[in-house]
Amino acid sequence: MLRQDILQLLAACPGNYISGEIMSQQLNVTRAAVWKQIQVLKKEGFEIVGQTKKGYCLLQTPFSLNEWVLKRALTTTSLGHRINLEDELESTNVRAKELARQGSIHGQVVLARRQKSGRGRLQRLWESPRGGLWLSVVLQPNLSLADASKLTLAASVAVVDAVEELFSLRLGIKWPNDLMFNGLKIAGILGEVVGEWNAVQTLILGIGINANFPRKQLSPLLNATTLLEILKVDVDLNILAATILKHLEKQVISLEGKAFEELRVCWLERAVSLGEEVRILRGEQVIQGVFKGITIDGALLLETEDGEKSFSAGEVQLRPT
Ligand code: BT5
Repeated sequence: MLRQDILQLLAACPGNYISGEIMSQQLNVTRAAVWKQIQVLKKEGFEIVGQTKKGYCLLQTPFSLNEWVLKRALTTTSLGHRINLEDELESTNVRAKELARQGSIHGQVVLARRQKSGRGRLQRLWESPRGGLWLSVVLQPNLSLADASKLTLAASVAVVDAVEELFSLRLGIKWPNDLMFNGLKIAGILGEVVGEWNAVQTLILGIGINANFPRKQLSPLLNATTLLEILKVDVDLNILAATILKHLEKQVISLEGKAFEELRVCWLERAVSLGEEVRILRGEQVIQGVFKGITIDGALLLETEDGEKSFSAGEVQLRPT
């Protein structure tokens, strides 16, 4: 595509000017055609300056999601090598599930700049305004169904590590997979198995991060924050997505190598409320105890008056006291 060829030329010498004449010769199109594509790129958020004598210079790629920028930022070998980016979707997990049923491959990534009907666990609503990172990955790992839940633990660790690498910001994981900053939720993870696991072995891992929008765009009832609120600047969502995929790929490979205990330890190092008195809600029932850790399958271990008990993520909710 001409637009991408122009980008390739501009990106090859960042900060330097390339004349429209040279570009049109190299790409075998008119200078007017080059100019037209430059205008489209500017609309997409590429900061390009043009000077009559010197030509065009790429100063900055967009921070909003852009397939070309994301692909350039990817360092993975399998995750993200097929990308489906839409301006708006009901839910990236729903789209990823459709693609998985049509036979999409391991590592396919679905992104939307906005979700109209983002989902949390148990069909809860996930608010997804423009500026967030709403991403789903199709995974067909070499793991059994019994080990599938470990991938959501792995995803939490991957998000914490990516955010720390990029912004020196340490998030905490609230069991089972909420990502928190100062007691406020900044990201969530939703893992869903598609079809018969043993036949197709497909898991959709949805990751939602409140990034480049102010807290006030979310319902006031939520206990939430955003990266913009904390860092006071917009972040490059393409770099964020690529860095998460890099850490996630590392975690998936290590799980395939049966490094379950390593993952459990990594998860605990990033956990919040560990060793603290917490409450567990099971329907109407409230159980109190000390949060001792998690099992290898991610079940929560609680030291109660009646001894140590374990709870799976599906049956209970954790509430710090
Ligand atoms: C989650 O569920 O935390 C999983 C969220 C996963 C979202 C991603 S976005 C990409 C992909 N596509 C999807 O459709 N989903 C995934 P859960 O633990 O059930 O938490 C849901 C609860 O979090 C809601 O009931 C609200 O209380 C709260 N919540 C909703 N939107 C939020 C937001 N943007 N930030 C913080 N909290 C929110």
